[in-house]
Amino acid sequence: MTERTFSIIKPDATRRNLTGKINAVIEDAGLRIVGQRRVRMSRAQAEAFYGVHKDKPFFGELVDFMTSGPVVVQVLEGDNAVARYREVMGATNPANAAPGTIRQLYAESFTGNSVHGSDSPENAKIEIAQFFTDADVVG
Ligand code: FUP
Repeated sequence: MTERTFSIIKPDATRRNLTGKINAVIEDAGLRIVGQRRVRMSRAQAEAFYGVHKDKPFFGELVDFMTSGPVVVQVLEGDNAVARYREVMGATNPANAAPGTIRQLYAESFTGNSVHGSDSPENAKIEIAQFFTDADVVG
């Protein structure tokens, strides 16, 4: 089933000029980049985006990191895009990421793990709406 997921190329990756290399892994996996924009997240945006983690000990560090440099927000489209992109990204902790995954190839640390991808189709819709209007996503 064709679906959409939301992706972020995080500040550790934009800082190292890895946008193109990460996009190549995404496209080689059969996902289409149907929306893409480079933005600097505000603190309020990052706090809202990661609201589910607001009581976690790593929340402050996570928000500091996500606002430390530009990010590339993306909408990816493809067959089972949500699950497919989670596979392509690899495990959240890069130490556990499988060979060939984006995080195994490029992540610097647990926080600096290079990419975000939605964890469900419902959250994908919510996350896409935080950064894109319908007109900015061209399938
Ligand atoms: P994911 O769904 O893979 O993005 O992972 P989570 O929503 O569980 O975590 C969001 C981000 O918080 C991760 F990408 C990395 C960061 N994090 C930490 O820095 N430390 C932790 O202990 C857990 C998560």
